[in-house]
Amino acid sequence: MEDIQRGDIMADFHEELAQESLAPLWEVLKALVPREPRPVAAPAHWSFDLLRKFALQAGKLITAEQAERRVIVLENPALRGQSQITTSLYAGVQLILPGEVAPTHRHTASALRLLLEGEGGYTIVDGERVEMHPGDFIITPTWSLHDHGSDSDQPVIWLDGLDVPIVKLLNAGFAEDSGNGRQTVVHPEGDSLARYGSGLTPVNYIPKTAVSPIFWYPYARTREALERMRQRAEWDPAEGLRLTFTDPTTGGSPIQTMAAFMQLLPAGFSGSEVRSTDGAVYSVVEGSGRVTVGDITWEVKPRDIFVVPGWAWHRLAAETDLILFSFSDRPLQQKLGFWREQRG
Ligand code: GTQ
Repeated sequence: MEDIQRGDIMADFHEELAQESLAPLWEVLKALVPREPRPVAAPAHWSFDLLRKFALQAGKLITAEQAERRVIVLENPALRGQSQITTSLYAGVQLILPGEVAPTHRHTASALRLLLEGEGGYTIVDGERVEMHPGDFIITPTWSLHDHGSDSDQPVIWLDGLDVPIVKLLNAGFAEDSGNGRQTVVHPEGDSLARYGSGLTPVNYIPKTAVSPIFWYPYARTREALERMRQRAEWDPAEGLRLTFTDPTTGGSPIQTMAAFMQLLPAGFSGSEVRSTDGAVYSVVEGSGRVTVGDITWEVKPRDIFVVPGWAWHRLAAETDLILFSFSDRPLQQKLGFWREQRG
């Protein structure tokens, strides 16, 4: 009886609070301050055949110029309608057809790209042009001017990763279009890689902490590093041989919010279970294997894209030599002191 009365009084109290845009913490504390991360995003896998088919279909319906960016967005099945592949990351597959231009713009959100298919596509970042080859990793950090184009006779397709949900969370998004669509190239091709990415730096260079002076990480170099290292590598039981892209002038991540990785799992490698607080988006660069997230398993092949949500147990296995690209919000979590990893 007393309990019922007390319950009624409490319900009335909650109602009174609600009227004034107030709420009792004790009803929500456990959800607000969880014992450990609850899975929010779902594991998901898209085959490249499917992504390519839809990108090419979009290519028949809208030009790159009309679309500004002709991209098929990868939406996490648990976060539909929000253009999010995880709670903090955006991913999409972008198509440029021969002769097209995706006009110059810049925005607060940083973008990273992995070239999936086609030769002859290019990006211009802050006045420097780079031709993109399959497996190349390219960044357009916060507020850098960028436009994309193609001198190819084939479709050019790449994976875009952006920190859009983070910018949205902070409500700090700005964007600008730039004049006539195409940037004037003011630096010779390969200039920044020569200047900062050859184990040398101009003597008077002061490292910027926010963005890397290198924006192009050619796959030929990445592949060579993995190949040389495998000869005496200590294979991590979960991750094989995993490297992260760095700003050579700081040693830190080239973008502050997102890290990108390239990883080699030798044929027959069967990884142990691991989970970390950063959910990651993966794409297969070479080879084939099997990915298990919780109780879901996918057979993965070149250019497939899959997402492993944060704090989800997963394991990676290689059928042939398997090279995986991935990106996540790890550097942001590390700076905030949040990042954790657990081994099974
Ligand atoms: O290439 O600038 O997938 O601004 C989404 C937003 C790509 C880009 C995306 C963008 C871009």
